[in-house]
Amino acid sequence: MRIAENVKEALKNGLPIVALESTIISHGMPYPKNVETALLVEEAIKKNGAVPATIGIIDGEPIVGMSKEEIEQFGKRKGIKKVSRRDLPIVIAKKEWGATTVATTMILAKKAGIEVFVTGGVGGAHRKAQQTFDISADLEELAQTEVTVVCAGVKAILDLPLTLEILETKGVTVLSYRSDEFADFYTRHSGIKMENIVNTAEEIADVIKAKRAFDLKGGILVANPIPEKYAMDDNVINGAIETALDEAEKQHVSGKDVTPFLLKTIVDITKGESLEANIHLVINNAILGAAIAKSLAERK
Ligand code: PSU
Ligand code: MN
Repeated sequence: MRIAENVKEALKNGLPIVALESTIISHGMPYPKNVETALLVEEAIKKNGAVPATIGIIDGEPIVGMSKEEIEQFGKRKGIKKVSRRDLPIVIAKKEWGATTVATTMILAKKAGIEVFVTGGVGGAHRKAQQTFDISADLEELAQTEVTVVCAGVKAILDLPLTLEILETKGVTVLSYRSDEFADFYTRHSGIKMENIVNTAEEIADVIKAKRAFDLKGGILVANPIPEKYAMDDNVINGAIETALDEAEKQHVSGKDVTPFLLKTIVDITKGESLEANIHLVINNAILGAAIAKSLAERK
């Protein structure tokens, strides 16, 4: 594993660090917006006092803290594999390029000693998961890996209540940031009431500390709703999601292609509006993630 010099330095000095994933770059957004967003997110983290560490796999070597040039490559290059936990040893052994999902980014962040990770949305239980068993490995990872993941909730392409049930079963601590409703990515309200509401980064850091002090296995999921001014119209986004789901069924899209296919189709249907929402919500998460990492670092 290669850890960038500035990240190594920050680790040594106990400075706040925020991990970032690369599947959102290679499979989650089109070029060049993907690269622009990845760099904007890194900037937002720096501006808010933390060190960003974008994670990916280059020629079989896991990289923690990719350079600008490497991020650019992840945005452009064709055929980069989407790598979840099961794929990690294969990509390393074959010396391939791999984009890390939430699950693999958590694994590598923890290995490097990074406690906070910012993304857009995490994977979850797909609609009809009762029949298809299509449940993201991200949920298993949250159950077993000690990293806090800041996201904008779970996308409405998924079955939200089922996803929350699975997270509960697996003992994943879920916190809702300044909202009594579970965030559903493109909008602020899924209609699902949340019990555990937090209002500051310090409160989140307190929960992380308590979970670690008690040696409770697994991650913490922070749901941070998209800012009101960037949130999409319920009817527009729900219509686009329904159409995209129908299209996926018609084209028999399955396995790990489902999430990238749905994201891309929704961007096409909304003529880029969903992409703009996506970009803003990740930046919003970066600001909160940096604040959590700072609060944790101050206690050390
Ligand atoms: N949600 C997004 N953008 C993304 C993803 C999810 O808004 O790019 C990616 C993340 O990397 C996540 C993965 O870990 O999709 C989940 O894929 P799957 O459903 O195949 O587990
Ligand atoms: Mn899946």
